[in-house]
Amino acid sequence: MNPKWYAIPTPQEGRRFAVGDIHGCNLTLQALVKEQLQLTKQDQLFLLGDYVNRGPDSMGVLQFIMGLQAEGYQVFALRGNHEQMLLDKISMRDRLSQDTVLMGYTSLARSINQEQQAWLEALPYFFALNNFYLVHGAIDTSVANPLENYKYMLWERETHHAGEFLRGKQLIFGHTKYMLTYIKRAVEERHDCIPLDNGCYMGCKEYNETREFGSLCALDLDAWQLYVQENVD
Ligand SMILES: [Mn+2]
Repeated sequence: MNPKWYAIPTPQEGRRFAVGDIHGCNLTLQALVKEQLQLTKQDQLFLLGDYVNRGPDSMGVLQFIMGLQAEGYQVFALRGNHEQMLLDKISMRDRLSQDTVLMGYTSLARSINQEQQAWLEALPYFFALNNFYLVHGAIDTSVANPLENYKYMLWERETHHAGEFLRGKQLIFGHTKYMLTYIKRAVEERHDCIPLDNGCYMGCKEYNETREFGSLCALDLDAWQLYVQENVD
């Protein structure tokens, strides 16, 4: 069973958080989850995809997320385009020779174990909650069945005519970096489409960007509170 998307019931008690693109910033993710959110097993944590690449510790991020799930935390992880690219690399892994010039995250692809590979392969594209849709990129509203255009969900950046499609729900998405000022405004004004990717990796030491970009954002979907974790990687 490899669900493309599924509906998730609202918990009886506990909070619901959505978290934007993490991109290898494991210390930042842990600071957000443990110190700011103080996640409990009653809470639901929704991750919008792009756990790997760009930042310093992609493997650490995967291990942390899978570890939370193994401990019984309710962590729901979407597939991002970077997980898709990693899976594509993994499928090529055995065909690469030792002396092949390794590009980008190929070394990560080489170190992914079977359990991690199965976890990546099972990542869904989309979550439907009672009053939210969650997606990594965007939804293709131009086709008869928008919820079946999975490639669009991974790669595209704009959901056109969102209001007509959403019918009172809100869309929470990542993938495209938005300035912190804009994210705060979208939350405050309760826009139809709320971006949560603040380009977290740009806050790493090597990028040194900490004003409008470079934080990891989480939104409490019920209290409607935005949490902004500065990058500590
Ligand atoms: Mn992305």
